[in-house]
Amino acid sequence: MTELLKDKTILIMGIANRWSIAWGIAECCAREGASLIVTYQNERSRDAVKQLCSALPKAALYPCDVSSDDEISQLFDFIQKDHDVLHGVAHCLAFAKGEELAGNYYNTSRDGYLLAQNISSYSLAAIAKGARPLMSQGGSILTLSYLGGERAVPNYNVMGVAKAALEASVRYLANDLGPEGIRVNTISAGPIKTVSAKGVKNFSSVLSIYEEKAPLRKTVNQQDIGDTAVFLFSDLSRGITGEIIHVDAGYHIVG
Ligand code: NAD
Ligand code: IMJ
Repeated sequence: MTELLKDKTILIMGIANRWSIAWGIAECCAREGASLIVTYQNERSRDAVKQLCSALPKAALYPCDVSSDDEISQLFDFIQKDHDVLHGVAHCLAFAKGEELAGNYYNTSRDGYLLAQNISSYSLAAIAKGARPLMSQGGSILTLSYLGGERAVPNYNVMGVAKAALEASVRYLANDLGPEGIRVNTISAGPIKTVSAKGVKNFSSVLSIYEEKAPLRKTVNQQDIGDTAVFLFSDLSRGITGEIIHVDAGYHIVG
């Protein structure tokens, strides 16, 4: 074991089950010796997340639905009380109305637009604000994006607009928090079969296109994202902030 994250405490948000990208990040961070703090969205996801985390040597569990200011502030109160210092945060969550992830973007409703922005983009700023006082030794915050935030990808629609806002938030947060030694970056992941990709129209053909066209002629998986997260949490990435790192087998460069 290289122990790249020895003595670091990292908050992981967005584990729902063993296919979640956040779970891949948790496993890779645990392998590198990090202590983990894990959140679950609600009672429905608690048992599954608890069961998964029982496999990790050092993991504390707290609830946090990011649509609630109270739950976010309670989370950081718990962390302050139980852990004192935080070195990293992985924000791995998004939500939009299922029916708005198909067809034409112009059919997006006002409340669907606001919901997608609230959960998928605003939450990063709220989490960064909560984490800031605990990152007294400096820190690294990362979030997950997708190419649909930069290009018009069929069906991604309102989520694409939320990811564009998320990526802009990363730049503003990086500029705000840089003077305090806190870095903020995005991993733009290629398509991965998770619950959030379930029901996406033609998802297997999206995967096949990556296998055919991406420079590396393959798709990426949760461990590929997890190992990049380890790099971003570690001191090896000390000169990087406000960046979008594409972990997509190079797909974004072709066309
Ligand atoms: P997932 O369904 O496993 O994870 C999504 C998570 O969001 C779940 O854990 C869910 O509980 C959480 N969530 C939703 N609403 C929430 C709320 N109100 N409060 C707290 N948590 C909430 O799917 P995933 O693919 O692992 O998605 C994780 C991230 O990766 C998302 O930001 C997604 O946009 C991004 N991403 C996914 C892919 C892909 O192809 N799967 C590609 C690029 C980026
Ligand atoms: C999602 C929709 C449309 C096209 C898509 C995706 N492609 C990919 C995704 C091509 C790769 C997955 N992705 C990158 C996401 O960010 C998914 C977010 C998401 C998924 C759902 C499905 C169930 C639901 N709401 C959702 N909200 C966000 O009800």
